[in-house]
Amino acid sequence: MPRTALRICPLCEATCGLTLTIEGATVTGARGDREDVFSRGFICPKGAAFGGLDADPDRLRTPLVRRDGRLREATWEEAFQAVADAVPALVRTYGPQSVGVVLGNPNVHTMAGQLYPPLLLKALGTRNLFTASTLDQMPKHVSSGLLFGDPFAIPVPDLDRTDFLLLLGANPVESNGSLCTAPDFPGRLKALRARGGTLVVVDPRRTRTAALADRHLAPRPGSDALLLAALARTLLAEELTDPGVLAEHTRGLGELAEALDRFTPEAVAPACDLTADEIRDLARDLAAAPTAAVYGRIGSCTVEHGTLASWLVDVLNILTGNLDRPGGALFPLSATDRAPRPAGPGKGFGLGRWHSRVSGHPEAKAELPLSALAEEIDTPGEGRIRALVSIAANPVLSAPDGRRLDAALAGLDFMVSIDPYLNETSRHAHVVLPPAPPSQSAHFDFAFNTFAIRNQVRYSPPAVPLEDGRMDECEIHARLVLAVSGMHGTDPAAVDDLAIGATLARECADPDSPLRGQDPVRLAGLLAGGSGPERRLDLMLRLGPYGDRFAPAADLPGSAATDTRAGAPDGAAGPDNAAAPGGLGLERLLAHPHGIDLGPLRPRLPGLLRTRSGAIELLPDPIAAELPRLRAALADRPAALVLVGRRHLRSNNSWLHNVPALTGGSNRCTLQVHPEDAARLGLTDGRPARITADGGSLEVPVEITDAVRTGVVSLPHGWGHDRPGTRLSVAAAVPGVNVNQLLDGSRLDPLSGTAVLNGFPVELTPIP
Ligand SMILES: Nc1nc2c(c(=O)[nH]1)N[C@H]1C(S)=C(S)[C@@H](COP(=O)(O)OP(=O)(O)OC[C@H]3O[C@@H](n4cnc5c(=O)[nH]c(N)nc54)[C@H](O)[C@@H]3O)O[C@H]1N2
Ligand SMILES: Nc1nc2c(c(=O)[nH]1)N[C@H]1C(S)=C(S)[C@@H](COP(=O)(O)OP(=O)(O)OC[C@H]3O[C@@H](n4cnc5c(=O)[nH]c(N)nc54)[C@H](O)[C@@H]3O)O[C@H]1N2
Ligand code: SF4
Ligand SMILES: [Mo]
Repeated sequence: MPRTALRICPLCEATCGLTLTIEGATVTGARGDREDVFSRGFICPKGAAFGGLDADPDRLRTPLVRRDGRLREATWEEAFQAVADAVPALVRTYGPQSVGVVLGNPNVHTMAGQLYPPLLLKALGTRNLFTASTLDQMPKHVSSGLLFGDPFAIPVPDLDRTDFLLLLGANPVESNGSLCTAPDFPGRLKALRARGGTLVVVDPRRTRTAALADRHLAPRPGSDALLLAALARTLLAEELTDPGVLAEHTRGLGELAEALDRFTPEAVAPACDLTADEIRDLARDLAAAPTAAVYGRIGSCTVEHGTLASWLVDVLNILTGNLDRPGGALFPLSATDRAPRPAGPGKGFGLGRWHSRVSGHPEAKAELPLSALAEEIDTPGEGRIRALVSIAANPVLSAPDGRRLDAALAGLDFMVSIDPYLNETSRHAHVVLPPAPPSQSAHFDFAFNTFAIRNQVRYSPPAVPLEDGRMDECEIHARLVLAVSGMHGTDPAAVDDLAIGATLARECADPDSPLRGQDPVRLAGLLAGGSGPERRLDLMLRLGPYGDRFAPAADLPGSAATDTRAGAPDGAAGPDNAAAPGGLGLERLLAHPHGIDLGPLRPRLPGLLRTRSGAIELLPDPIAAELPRLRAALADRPAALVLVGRRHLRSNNSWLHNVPALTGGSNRCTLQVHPEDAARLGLTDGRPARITADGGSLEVPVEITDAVRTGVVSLPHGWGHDRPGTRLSVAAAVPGVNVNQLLDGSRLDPLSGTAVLNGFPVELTPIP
């Protein structure tokens, strides 16, 4: 008899609740969980393909260890022994900086990826950390760090209540949203329009999201910062600003007008390829809307002035008084966030506290640009990276100049990968540690709950028991931490116990903590959960803003929505900082398998500010110092042809091309070209063309379509599955080409170290 089990989908940021059908130990179906408190039954084709992905025969079943140059199946003991033999010895000889760590995107979709990498980095003591963030949202972290003092204080558009949404460089109808966790984003956009609201989309392509909009502006790629600066300048010049209560928490309002003075609509219009009137009208409409939210994503981040654009998004939200108010852009308060603390000055956000060895790139949020990984490996000298820990990452395809990185990885003394697939990157590892498939793993969204448009909390225990010979990814991480620390052989539970002990000791010694003066050992004994990671989750929930703070157990009520301490305001003193009977913990969460709704987003200012001044820093120094470069861009002669990416609904970066149900149809690696450009360049639909840029050239089939604007071509990323030594039988049959081979890694947004993946110049010639 088939049975069902609930599982939050790990395949994108929407975090939909799925109901899996399970026969034996196999997932045979997936549908949306209609009782999920957040996603209410929504599912997309990727979620529906959960079973196919879970049971992909190409998934590795056992660890692989390199012997005599070849990767061979090995036992877990042999695999961790190989790590223990290699890494501590390299650290002893060459120092901690000789080990690099790469963390890829799925780490934000697994419990292991959130709970253990901080412990791994601490154990290694290396500053050579590279993550997918510098191919993605690092500009937003930097702008939030500078504005609010906390790089994770990222406001999200209040989709369900706003009257006006200005969306730049995002295509949530296909990506399902990013830094804005909202199951059924498309439905929510339609609902916005149905209730009389306005959707404006800024994108050089007429995307499926743009097709839903009231107004679609298709500017030249890379010009968002100029457009946004002109919008802000217009609000200031026409006295349309109305920051309201924000004014008393904001510094730099006076200086902003002068800093932006040069960015008149007339001045930026040629660079954006919009008219000055289009820009002025948009500014006026934004100001006139009762509530509005400005939201920018990939297309405004992975560009030349990504940090400035990310900053200006929030400048507009502040100038219009929409930051931190319902209907505007609000800060979520997740159940595993630290409980709100009193308002006041904080430590601020530092940039460039250290620099990369070869090119001297400044760190941002303790990370170095992933674009610089290859040179850090292949450039000789002291401090060179000789060993690499790669977790859920495929930078050979996802980062610039995969060919150079490919060669660099091949030259490493040692590499260990935690990855379910033998792919373009993991094929270079000396040890591959494959996690159990998602059906056998527990799930909690530590990351995405902090970007969710509604406060809620959900947990999925494993839907299927761990198969013989498999290892849970949390245990893999814990054993890896031990192996690199010279403690191979120790019980992995010790890693979780140490983490729990450290947190409790700190809380019990903190005079502002609800746990002050209590016995950490006794409290550790009270934690619920059948595994180390569950106990750590319980601890975070109990200490969090809705937590029970170890109050004596209360009866589990039938419905939690009403009596959980939803949205305790930041900075609240007194009883809010005390034990809270009926508050959240793991047991309570387990009793609500469809999740617990914690209510709509609420204002959180000034409590969440952590700048040194304790105020919003509207014009922080690093931003002011960067503005001259944006001014200079006004005089640039735009390139004749630039490239942008695109995402397909049934794809996910580099690793979903191996699931047959998700391949084919329009999910293809083609170069989209506007008919006028195609005619000018002599290109034919379906025929190959040669595309060339800084980093190299590719042959790619042309798809002629007016969905891209003139002067812009579009090629998706995550393709190029034609390297030897991988085990991706479905993907290898239709490999596509790697767009990132067009880049040499030198184009970066300077403040954040984020690669310029959109809006770089290319040349195109037909292949006869
Ligand atoms: N040109 C261009 N390049 C881009 C982008 C773009 O828009 N244009 N987008 C960028 C963005 S936003 C991102 S986030 C990056 C993504 O780039 P990466 O961070 O490299 O992520 P993926 O390509 O998704 O590769 C994920 C890896 O994780 C493995 N994996 C899958 N599930 C699990 C799991 O549960 N556990 C573990 N341990 N491993 C798992 C997969 O097999 C794969 O090897 O790409 C970036 N690259
Ligand atoms: N189906 C699917 N879903 C995904 C992913 C996937 O690969 N496939 N990846 C996931 C990941 S890791 C992420 S980070 C998110 C990203 O989610 P989104 O940010 O929604 O990313 P995209 O769908 O790439 O949309 C970016 C849009 O920016 C446009 N653009 C390019 N350059 C510019 C520019 O200079 N200015 C403006 N205004 N627009 C520009 C592009 O045409 C594109 O339509 O999606 C996630 N969800
Ligand atoms: S929208 Fe995202 S989370 Fe929801 S089912 Fe699709 S892939 Fe999964
Ligand atoms: Mo991403």
